Amino acid sequence: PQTIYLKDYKVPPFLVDHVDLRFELFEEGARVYNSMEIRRNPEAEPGQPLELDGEGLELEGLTLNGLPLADSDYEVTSGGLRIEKVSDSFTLGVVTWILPQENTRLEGLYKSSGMFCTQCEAEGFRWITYFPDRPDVMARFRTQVEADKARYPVLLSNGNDVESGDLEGGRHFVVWEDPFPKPCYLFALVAGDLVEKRDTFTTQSGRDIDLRMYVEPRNAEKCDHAIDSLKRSMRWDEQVYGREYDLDIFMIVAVDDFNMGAMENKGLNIFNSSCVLASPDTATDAAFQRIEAIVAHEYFHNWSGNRVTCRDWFQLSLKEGFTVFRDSQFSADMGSPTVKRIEDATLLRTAQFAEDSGPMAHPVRPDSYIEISNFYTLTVYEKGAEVVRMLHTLLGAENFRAGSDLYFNRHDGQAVTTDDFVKAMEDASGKDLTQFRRWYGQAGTPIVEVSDEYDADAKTYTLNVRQYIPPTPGQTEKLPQHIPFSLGLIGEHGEDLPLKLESGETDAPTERVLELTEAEHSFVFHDVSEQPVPSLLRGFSAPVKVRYPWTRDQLLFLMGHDSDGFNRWDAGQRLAVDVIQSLINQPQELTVDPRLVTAFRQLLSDSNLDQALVAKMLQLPSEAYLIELSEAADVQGIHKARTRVLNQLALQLRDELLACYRRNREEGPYEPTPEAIARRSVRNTALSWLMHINDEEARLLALQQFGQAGNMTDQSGALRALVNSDFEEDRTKALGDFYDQFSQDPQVVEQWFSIQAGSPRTGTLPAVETLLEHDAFDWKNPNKIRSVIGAFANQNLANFHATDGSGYRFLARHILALDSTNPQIAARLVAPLTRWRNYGDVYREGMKAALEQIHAKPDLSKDVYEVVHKSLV
Ligand code: BAL
Ligand code: ZN
Repeated sequence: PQTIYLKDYKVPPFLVDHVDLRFELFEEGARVYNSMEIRRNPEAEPGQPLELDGEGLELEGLTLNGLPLADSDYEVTSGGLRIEKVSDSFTLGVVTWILPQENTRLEGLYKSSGMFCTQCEAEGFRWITYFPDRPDVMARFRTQVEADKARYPVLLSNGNDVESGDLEGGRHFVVWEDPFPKPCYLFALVAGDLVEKRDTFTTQSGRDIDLRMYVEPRNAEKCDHAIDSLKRSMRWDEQVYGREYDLDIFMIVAVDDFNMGAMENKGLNIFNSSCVLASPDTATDAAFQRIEAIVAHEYFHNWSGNRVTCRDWFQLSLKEGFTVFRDSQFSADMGSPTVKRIEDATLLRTAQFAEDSGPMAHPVRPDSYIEISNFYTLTVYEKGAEVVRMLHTLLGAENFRAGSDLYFNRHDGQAVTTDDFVKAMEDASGKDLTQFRRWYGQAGTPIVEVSDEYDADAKTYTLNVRQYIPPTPGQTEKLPQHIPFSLGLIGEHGEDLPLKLESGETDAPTERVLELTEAEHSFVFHDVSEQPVPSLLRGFSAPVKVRYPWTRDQLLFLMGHDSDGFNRWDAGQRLAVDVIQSLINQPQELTVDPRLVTAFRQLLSDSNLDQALVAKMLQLPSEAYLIELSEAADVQGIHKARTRVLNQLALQLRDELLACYRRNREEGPYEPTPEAIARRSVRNTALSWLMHINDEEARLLALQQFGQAGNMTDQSGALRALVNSDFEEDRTKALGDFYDQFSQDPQVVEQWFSIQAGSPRTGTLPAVETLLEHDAFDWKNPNKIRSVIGAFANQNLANFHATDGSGYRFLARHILALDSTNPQIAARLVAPLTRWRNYGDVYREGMKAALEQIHAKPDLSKDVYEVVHKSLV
């Protein structure tokens, strides 16, 4: 397969001003009439032939300015259509026949539970018709959709519906016009028998926007949360970014079969059902929060992505990094900012840092790719968002807003680069961001090593800071990054000390953002009357790893006193990591450091503490994070050590856990507020710990909670606790009852699958194989694949990494099968194998052998090939 390089970018030879599409949808296929007004790009090299992208299309007709083209005038190539001689401006007509019913890739136009829908980002439009399928070709679209009226009463596309009517043979049509030029990746079409939920939103300038949500009739009661989230997002984007919605209609559609979470098509957002449908009795708190965030994310794309889009796919983070930053700001404003920061940092440190140190490591703006779908990564999304967040920190909120205003005004209607984004921030703020731009080009996680000296006589405290980035594939030499490094110094009574960078400085702040730009820096703080404990990288001010030799006592002190909530949590995590690591492969007699027990006792017992933070602090570092921290991970050792810590904590804190559980009992109707979510999280954690030690009283509480829960968070929390316990009979009965209760609800069945596949207790390979045979399992549905195979390989680490290699062989077998039906999903599933070099000897060979087995498939998709090949070289 061919590698595509950023350095080879050339402007498009032809531009498309207008596209007229007509879709005839039938049960056996679809016919697409495409008429494009095309002209030569004056900025491109003259005399080039016209080349359009196309895959899997049956060409039925081709006209130039209305006249049929002779066979000798064009050539159908493996990836498209080529016409050697065209004039400077012309109309090209293309008729294609496609098979949505047989489209299991879920790219382009396909069918999902009886409805037609599309997914065109990144390169799906070429599966619909011949077109310059690249984001820097922006056209106005007019789309006519025709289908059987009884089967598909709802026909949707982008923009405004301008015409509709009946046709012969029980068919009908609707015409949609999108006034905004857009790249074809933002095109969308939906046809189905859907119910419509309506609402309205009045913009800040007084325009009424029609909000419409379309779902299958069985989901009619699961729309309120998404619509409320949408309205909150629309208001927030006006208030925080001054961005108003631009069309008269905004539509959301839920579909069951979807590769991604959702898609920001202009005016017609299409969502994976699991990321948009919710009711208290079927969706957990986590789902409610995820839906709010994704609805916001897709809505925010209307400006950061649609009005201003990417020049090429190397610039993907231009829209994704910025939009993830925007949705994380929004979620922080809607809930607890500290908790949101902890969640974002946890994802980054566990999964993105792993990506950064693996064979697929790439910069936020990649230099090359074989298959762009493989670059919808945590690096492009989450690290990209951290980069934007650092700009916000370095510039301050006001300058950042001025920068974003300038960016939107300067580039409205254009397809631009990450560099254009930084330039707007630079121009608006006057801050030199030359060095900062390295964040877009250098891969890998910077490591920041800190040492300190306290001089009691001079009353100075010196911090020595050194930064470096380990080599990544294709990048051996790295330059220092521009890092905003937020910190505080804490005195012996737990108070924040003034940070004086000059002696005698008055009104010195107690928190500063130091700007690291060199490989090494020393910062001297003056008038420091006592040896402080440093609180470093407050609020996780940069996506880096901080190394400082904190003692366990210092970490306990920070846990109790740091005024920065994030660092309080972080101190607890570091302490727990240290305790767990010290027990790996150690004799059974060795007990858990009593200081950790005391710290957790305090968390469980002190109801004056911020319970949202407590809920997070009670979570032990995950196995995945402990693996990421290891050089040659011993998965079984980590699993046993972590389990041992959990057992000992639960045994020693039994009474506190029971009291905490009772204190946080659910009262009143379900509400997804931060306080209520924290209460449910704390109580379900307490329950799971007690069930871990097979406590009889907890068993009765779990059964009671399972039977009487008024919401899915509590019901599935109890189910999970039972499934993970040794109470065999209860587990089996609860699983059966739960399935009977929800067998008609695919989203809940997915939870039922993933609780089992992700459980170290039952999730052994034969049990997982059985789930794949279940009637509700469907190989064509990505959510089902993720909820069984994905949950097993990513969450059930002790079983996936069984030392006999059975987990790896299982995964390889299914990746090979899926490669032929849905390459995007197959490629995603390779991820748990890619970092084989970071595992201990007993794991490495099996992981590598599985990759080699996949690599050997003769007609491997380029999606899977890229990930597997890069993992093996
Ligand atoms: N653009 C793909 C889905 C998303 O990031 O919103
Ligand atoms: Zn996005």
